[in-house]
Amino acid sequence: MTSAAHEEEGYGGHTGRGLRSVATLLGVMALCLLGPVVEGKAGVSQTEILENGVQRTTYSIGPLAVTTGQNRISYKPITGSEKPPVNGWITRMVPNLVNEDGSIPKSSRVMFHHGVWINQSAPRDSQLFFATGEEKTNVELPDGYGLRYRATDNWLLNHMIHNLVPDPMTLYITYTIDFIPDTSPAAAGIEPVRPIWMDVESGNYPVFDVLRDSGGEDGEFTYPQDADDPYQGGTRKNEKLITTDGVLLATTGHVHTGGLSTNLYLKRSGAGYAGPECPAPRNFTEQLRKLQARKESLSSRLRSARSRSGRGNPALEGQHRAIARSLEKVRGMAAEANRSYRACRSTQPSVQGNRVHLFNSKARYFHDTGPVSWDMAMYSTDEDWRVAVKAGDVLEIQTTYETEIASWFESMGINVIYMADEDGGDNPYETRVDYEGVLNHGQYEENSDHGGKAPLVGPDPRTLPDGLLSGGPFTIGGYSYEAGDFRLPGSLGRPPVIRRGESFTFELAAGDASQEIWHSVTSCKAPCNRSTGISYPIPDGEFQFDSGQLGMGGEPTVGRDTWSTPANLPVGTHTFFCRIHPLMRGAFRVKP
Ligand SMILES: [Cu+2]
Repeated sequence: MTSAAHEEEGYGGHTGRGLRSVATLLGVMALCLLGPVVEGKAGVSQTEILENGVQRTTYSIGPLAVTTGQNRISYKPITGSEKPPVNGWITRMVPNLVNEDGSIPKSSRVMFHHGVWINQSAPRDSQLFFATGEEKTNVELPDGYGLRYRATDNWLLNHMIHNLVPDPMTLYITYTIDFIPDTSPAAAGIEPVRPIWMDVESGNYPVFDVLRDSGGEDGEFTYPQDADDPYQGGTRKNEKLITTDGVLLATTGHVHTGGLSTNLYLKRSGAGYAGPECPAPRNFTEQLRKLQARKESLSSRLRSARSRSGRGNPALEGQHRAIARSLEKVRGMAAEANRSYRACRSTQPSVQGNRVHLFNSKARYFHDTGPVSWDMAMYSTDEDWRVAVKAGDVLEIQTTYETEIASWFESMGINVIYMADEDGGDNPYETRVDYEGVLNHGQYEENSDHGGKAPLVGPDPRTLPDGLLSGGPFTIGGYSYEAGDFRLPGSLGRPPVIRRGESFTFELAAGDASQEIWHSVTSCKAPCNRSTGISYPIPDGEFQFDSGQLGMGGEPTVGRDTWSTPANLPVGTHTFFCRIHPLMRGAFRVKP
């Protein structure tokens, strides 16, 4: 790939974290015009030299042969020119998924489901040092901190590229890093950080399902808090013991579509609220009421004096002015008391027992379709977030999903937290640390393809005549459902019919299984025939069902290649789609 074109075109919309990156960006642009440029090798972009000798380089991992319709978890060693050649410090990482020509494919065609950068040379509990999902989260460490990098480190990439369409592709995973080589004077003062992987689940594919309407009145489901025995009485996977004193420096959450936030907490044995006490503000209500009444009485005496004599009454007018001034003054005092009370309250840490809230990483969905697509970014901690922790503390993560719109299958909740083994930081029981933070990045052009519009992919299947009187088994293959794929012409597209109490059975075609093309049968709201995009269709069928990813390929498949509908399907025409290849649509019908 031509690296220069890649650097410029590939990162046009990816300018880093929030407002403070604007200043950095302007600085970088100025340096681009004036500063030296180091020629890159194959697979490496040009290096820009930023302030203080920081080198910004885009590395490309690949080529990756992305097969037709794949949704596969793969491992790839990151070697040679795919990573820096010399020892140093990484201070920022920006991931992407690009075509051979450096352009960024539309998320409606292929998605960077996740990428986890693993340093196999690091201690076991800090090997996973950078992670990103479809939302393409960036990491930017606060000034003065860096991830230690040794050229001899063995790096491995765990990646999952989700190809939503039948077309095979050749893609590259790229990551742009800010790097301070050991030879730079700036390297001398860098404080090393290490990653702490926080996850509500565990393993290579740490997922759970969020079912529609499972969240109760508030329409939200928090995992694991709201789940019924999520860990089967075993280890609480969402907790991690901190083994050394230190300072937490930076974190960003990761959720899947439907996800609203992750939340981080700390528990310390014997600790409790130690923040500012905020006594209730002095109550001026009675004083104000009396002054107001006195003012009104003077007003009315003034009015009657005027109407009696037709003249003013200087003495009364003087009293009235004085009362009005007092009233203003006391109103000001009341407002000030409320203001300072609110100011005090806003600095109080949120503590319940010995559990203190550290950060809420919110998801911001950019499109008016709401929390249903990857057109989103997460909030990251502010640059000055510093949480002092002690050996023996326990970190905890929770994640919250919406439950009113759809079911969200194979959901995640993850935070990578960066920690330094140093003194300092805020005691979170004393000082509030859970401020809003900064949005990790803006809207990306590749997520503009929302779908849900014209042209329709087929007729409204509810209007079609009955198809086969059969519950199958039907074979799913070639990106089509054998029966009831309403994109097919004539009788082929008609919904198959069963009687109430019977089931439809689907099986994965052997040819698809052998190519690791995994499909699902997932209900979507009828007519489910609008254009395919990152917001359409979604698992929002009136009657909910989902087969999981049919296949025997290990994670993310469900370990079987057949599935039957629940026997309690209500009478009517049910529409469904494939969660892996949302262009696939079908319908079946249940009769009394
Ligand atoms: Cu499929």
